[in-house]
Amino acid sequence: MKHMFARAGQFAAAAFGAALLLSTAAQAQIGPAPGPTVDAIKKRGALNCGIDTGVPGFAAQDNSGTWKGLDIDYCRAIAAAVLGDASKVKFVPTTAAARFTVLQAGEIDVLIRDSTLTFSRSAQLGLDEVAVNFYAGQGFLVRKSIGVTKAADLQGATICVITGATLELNIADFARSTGAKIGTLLFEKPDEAVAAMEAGRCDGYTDDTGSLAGMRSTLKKPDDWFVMPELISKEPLGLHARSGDPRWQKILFWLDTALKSGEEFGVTKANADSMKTNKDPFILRLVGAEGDFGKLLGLDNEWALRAIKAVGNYGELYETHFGPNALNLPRGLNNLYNKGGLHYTLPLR
Ligand SMILES: N[C@@H](CCC(=O)N[C@@H](CS)C(=O)NCC(=O)O)C(=O)O
Repeated sequence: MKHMFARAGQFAAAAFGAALLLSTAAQAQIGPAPGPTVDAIKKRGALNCGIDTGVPGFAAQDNSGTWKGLDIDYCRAIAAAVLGDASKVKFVPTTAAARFTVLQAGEIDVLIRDSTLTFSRSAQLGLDEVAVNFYAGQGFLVRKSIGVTKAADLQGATICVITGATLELNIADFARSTGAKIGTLLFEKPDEAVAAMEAGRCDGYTDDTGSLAGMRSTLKKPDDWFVMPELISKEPLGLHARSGDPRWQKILFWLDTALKSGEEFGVTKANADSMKTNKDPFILRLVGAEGDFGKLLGLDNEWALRAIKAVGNYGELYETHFGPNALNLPRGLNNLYNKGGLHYTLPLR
């Protein structure tokens, strides 16, 4: 009996040792070995980035056809970090209904398209929900003349909605929990929905708060419409990747952290290079002057420096796309945690 226990003990110790060895080997691999997504991007020489078909603030083309927006700059920052060149991005516009299929099919490496991080997208669609780049909520843009001030007043009104988004389910949930049934008219693309609304086929339009401000700016008579302050859902918008490539997931996660840390520690597009001689070790690690942080991701140590130099830090991005000279959206939840917002990043150490 005693003997048996001794044998079992030996066996357990050996198994434990093997497990330890295995996990050490696995950890070593998480170091510099390139992941399949980065391999594919490098071979192709471009990042395939899934974006909106056109929503000011997040992704919209200007008169010269150049893409502009927060999501667009995230794509560029990733290209700068991975390929060393922010211009090496193929922007792939995706509709609300098609976006996740396009990602699952491998046509894009990452989806950054005002897409909400939700349980079913993670557990059912099998996607990695990597980071939140904009905290929004579902709101309503309504014709001022109908005289409503809150969502419950929309009982009996008709609202234009995009299909394939979180929006329809939120309206249904709102009806179930409050009893207020809001009529909907469905469209595939926001420009079709907005055109129908302006033509008087619906009394308003519903979408994420950030997108609503953008949409209002494109209307023929923006002053005839207003964005109701009430929100009926939480819409944490952010980066989605296909599950199965942990290296890629880490790069995206830490890239988002680097852009936000840049704001927190005052590393900007303009001063990033000069920060290489700063005395704050956190800043030195961020700009790659100390430690091997980029190499541990399978990149080089200036990955984050290049990203910030290419597009600016998170605060600069917000200012450019949503600030007073753009859509004029107060920072609110999209501020850093120490300024009343929700952006609290993990430490780079
Ligand atoms: N955040 C929501 C809704 C996002 C969404 O797709 N909104 C539509 C309605 S405006 C949109 O922005 N479409 C932009 C486009 O198709 O370019 C989601 O992830 O389902």
